[in-house]
Amino acid sequence: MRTIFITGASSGIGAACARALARENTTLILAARREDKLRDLAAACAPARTHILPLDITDSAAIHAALAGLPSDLQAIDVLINNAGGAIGLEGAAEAHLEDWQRMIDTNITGLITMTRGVLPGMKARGRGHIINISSIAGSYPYAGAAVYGGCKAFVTYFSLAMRADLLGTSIRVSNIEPGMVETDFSLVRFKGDASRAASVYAGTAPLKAEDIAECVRFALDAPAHVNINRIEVMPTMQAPGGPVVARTS
Ligand code: 8X3
Repeated sequence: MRTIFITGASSGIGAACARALARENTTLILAARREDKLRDLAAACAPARTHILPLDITDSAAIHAALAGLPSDLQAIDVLINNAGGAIGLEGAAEAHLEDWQRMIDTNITGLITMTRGVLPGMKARGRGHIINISSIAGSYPYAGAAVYGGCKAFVTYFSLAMRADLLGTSIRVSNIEPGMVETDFSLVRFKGDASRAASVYAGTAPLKAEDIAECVRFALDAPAHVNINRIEVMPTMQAPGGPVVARTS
């Protein structure tokens, strides 16, 4: 029986991972703020056993309490998928709202490291485990309006690689998944509920689907034990790195 803990499981990439990994011999711990969405997802994940965990990833005390309060047969987490995170706002650095920046740091960085630090000692004691971090191409390719979002994802990418160094000599694997444009509620959240602006991000192109990223996660997880997929960078065919930009006066 394999126990998989997914943060941000209620929608998008997290929910797609849950559906892709739902197997008879798997228990999925589904964590997110929206309990009603988790209940719907749990029903869709049969025959996997599911455990619903309403959790705000920005609340470190709640993370510690949630991990400590897991049923005893679910304490041994085999796989942690750190998916919770996202972007808020696309204003330039001089115009962005400090509270949006803080919120992104709280979710993408503090939540992720708190979850990881909560789960990793148990993995180390058991001598097995796999941490999958959902980072972003924004961590490698800067673009205007993403100074803090991209900075957070650069942290996640570095954190993943540095943990590989920390865990060298153990059987614990760490994989960093770096998606480009994926059509989820990512843009709806980034634009604070502005549905038409969010839809315009994906209009006229063919973005990735959450299921494409779940496939990457499954690939990393299903690799033989002697294989560690360090990073998977994946973009839609219709997206590419833009490179440095230049301002001209004439
Ligand atoms: C989001 C990737 O390309 O939409 O993590 O900014 S992109």
